[in-house]
Amino acid sequence: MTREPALLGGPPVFAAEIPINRPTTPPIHRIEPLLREVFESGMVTNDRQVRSLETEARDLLGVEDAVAVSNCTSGLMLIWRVLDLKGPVALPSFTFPATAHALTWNGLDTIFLDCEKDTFTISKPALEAAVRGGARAVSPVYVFGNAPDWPALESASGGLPMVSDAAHALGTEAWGRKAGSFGLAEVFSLAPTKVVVACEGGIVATRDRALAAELRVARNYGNPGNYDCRWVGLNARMSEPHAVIARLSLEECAQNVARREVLARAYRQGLSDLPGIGFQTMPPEVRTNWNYFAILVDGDAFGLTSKQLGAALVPEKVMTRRYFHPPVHTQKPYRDLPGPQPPLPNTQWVCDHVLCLPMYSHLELSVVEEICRVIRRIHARADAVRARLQT
Ligand code: T4K
Repeated sequence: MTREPALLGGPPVFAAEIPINRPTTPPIHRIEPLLREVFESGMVTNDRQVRSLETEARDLLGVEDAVAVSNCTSGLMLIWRVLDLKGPVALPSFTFPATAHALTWNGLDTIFLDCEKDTFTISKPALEAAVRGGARAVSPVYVFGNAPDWPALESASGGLPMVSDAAHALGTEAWGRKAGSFGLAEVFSLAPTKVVVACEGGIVATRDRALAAELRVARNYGNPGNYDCRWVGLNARMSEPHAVIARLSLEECAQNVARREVLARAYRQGLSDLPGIGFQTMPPEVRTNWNYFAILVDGDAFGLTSKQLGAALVPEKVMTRRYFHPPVHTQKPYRDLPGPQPPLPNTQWVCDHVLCLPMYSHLELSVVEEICRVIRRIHARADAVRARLQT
């Protein structure tokens, strides 16, 4: 007899919760000796380990310079601070709020752009319209690891500075280059939910050495060393223990991306024949790092919406997230901004249909296969599941 979904009284498919994400941290026996060195040296922040991380990241990414910061958000905030632009910045609304917050903290106005329905990244016509409307810079976003269409952005942006939120993208390659090498600067996150982790941290990759030098001052309150601050900076330094973990994690980046490719393929194989299930489209020129694995759920064809499917997976002990719902332009700090906010129909559509499934580098293949099987069972009993959720 077919097992019933847990929501309808069957046993949960997993005994303990499968999280949406888990940091894949380097082995403790590799961390320990480096930490001992750090503590014995007495220099526990912004010192040798940070400098080594910056050199290793720079070389891996093939960029002019890399600057370690306390997290991706502070990296973005500092770049906008030192660029000292006047005028609005165009960014997608389908992103984590940090992309927009970094601008707003700097007093910069935001022009929210629609995304493409298939790739979830910035729409070229939307960017062209924003440039015509007076945008002074662009903040593209790598969504779940997928790169924006760089050739399209480069032609649409009319030479405006582009600073990407590449929080999800360490390990992604696009158009024959590494993420980190596009635009003026790109900022990675090393938060626990990312492919490369520092526990908390960020890396700014840039082709502009002068910008990198300014960021090293700006991350230290803006103090160039003589306490005559050049900007209202931040303490956005990275600590030495964080840099140790980041360096070891960076070494494992390629193998972890390869592991995620296996898991993503298993999800696609396990779900692709289900009616109403679609996937984020990766352009052929992009090799994503699969930071997140997203499906699109068509409620009519599948029998349940993405929200309902997520709810049906809770009692199976499978955690999901509807990243990035609600879209940023509808969130409290942004929805009441003066001036008309254009409708962003693709963004709203993706938000309404997206569901991120568990994905992390040490997730077991058998778990992914089991998640696919339980989604199939939920689909087979979609009418009953929907009825139960509505009671
Ligand atoms: N730009 C974009 C596009 C981003 O997505 C983000 C952050 C940023 C910028 C900002 O980067 P940072 O300034 O943080 O470097 C999570 C992350 O906290 C956040 O970093 C991430 N994006 C966002 C997409 O996801 P939440 O609120 O969903 O996280 P939370 O705490 O609910 O955790 C999610 C899952 O991770 C759970 O399964 C538990 C697991 N987890 C979490 C932590 C903190 C762990 O296993 N270990 C942990 O230590 O935001």
